[in-house]
Parts: sequence; C-alpha cells; structure tokens
Amino acid sequence: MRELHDFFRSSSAHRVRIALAMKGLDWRAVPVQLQQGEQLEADYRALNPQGLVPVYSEGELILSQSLAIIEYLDETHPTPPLLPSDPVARARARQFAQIITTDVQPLTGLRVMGYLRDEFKVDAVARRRWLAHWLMEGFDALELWLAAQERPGRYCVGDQPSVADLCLVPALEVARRSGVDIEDFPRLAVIEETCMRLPAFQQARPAAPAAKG
Ligand SMILES: N[C@@H](CCC(=O)N[C@@H](CS)C(=O)NCC(=O)O)C(=O)O
Repeated sequence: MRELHDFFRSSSAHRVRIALAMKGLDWRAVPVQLQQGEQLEADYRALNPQGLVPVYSEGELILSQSLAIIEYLDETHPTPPLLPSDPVARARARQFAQIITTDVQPLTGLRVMGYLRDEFKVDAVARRRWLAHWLMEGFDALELWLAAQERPGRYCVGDQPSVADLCLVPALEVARRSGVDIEDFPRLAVIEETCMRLPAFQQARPAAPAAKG
C-alpha cells in the first residue's frame, strides 16, 4: 500500500495529495503532527533525516521531497500528465513550481518561523509580516510571468493542470490562512478557482479526509 506521511496543513504534502488524487491512486495517510514536533522524533528522522513531511513510501521505496515524489508518480503513472510534453511548456511549468518550492516556501516554513521566534525573539506581528512578505514577493513574480505569457491558458501553463498548479494552490491556501489578500493577484486567483473545480483538487484540500481508498 502506498503511504504518505502527511500533515493536513503542509503545503508540500498538499501538492503530493493533489498528484495522488489526479492519478486516481489508492493510498493511506500516516499523519505526522508537526505542531507537536513528531517530525523531530527519532523514529520519524529514521525515515527522513530532514525531519520534514511529506514522505512517500511504496514497498521498499521511501522518498522525500514533494517535487521528486510528484515526478516519480508522473513517470510511473503517466495519465493524466503533470508536466506538458512540449519542452518550453515543460520548462515553464517547472519554473513556476520552483518559484514556489525553491524560493518562497523555504523562507516561510514552520522551522524557519520557529527559529525566528526562538533564536531571534521576533514577535508574532513581525513574523506574520515576514511570512506575508515572501509569499507576496513570489506571487508578484508569478503574476508578472503569467501576464507575459504569449498564449495564456486556463491553468498556469496552457489548458491542462500541471505541477505548477499543484504548487500554486497549496501556496495560496497558506497565504489565505496567513491573511494575505489573494484578490491582489487576479491571475493567480482565477487559476485557483479553475483548479478548485477539479475533483482531485477538492479531494486533496487540507480540510478533506486525507486518505483515499
Ligand atoms: N522541499 C521540501 C519541503 C518540505 C517541508 O518544508 N515540509 C514542511 C511542511 S510544508 C515541514 O515538514 N515542516 C516541519 C518543520 O518545519 O519542522 C518538499 O518539497 O517536500
């Protein structure tokens, strides 16, 4: 049985939940309570030395890093594809995904926020500003890239959902929870609305039951 070490509010795990739902795969959630520090316990670190979710397992295979997991699922279950076949569109989808996963999310994660609080005594108001700043900087860039697209589609890249959308929707979810006004990013808001009409995106939502099958 496929298993996902998951936390319902983790945007990284959320991306993988969407991918699993899009591929129609059966899987079981193994909840890791991040707020209680379960990711730092020895048995979890034995699974993932980084102490982060998600971790995906399937038989002998244990994989961390949401993008690596998503690409693995895409390569082993190619329908529907999560990366466009055209090389330019494919690069674009990866580019948009990496703006979020490489440049925004590492600055806004739980451990970073905790480090700001515990090591630098940054208060809650300033921590919220930090979070909103990096989220909005990434969203501004994405809006501009989307505006510059010669042939804008219904999703981040073209008319099929891709890994870019799998990264965007969970990031918007985090932003909304953090009080960022999504309406300031009209292209992103429309793409989110389009994604949320798909059953896979609905099924993977943080409030939804985490496991299917
Ligand atoms: N690059 C990793 C990021 C994983 C990550 O940062 N996970 C967060 C939740 S979104 C986490 O487990 N945080 C626990 C902590 O900060 O202690 C991925 O894409 O999987």
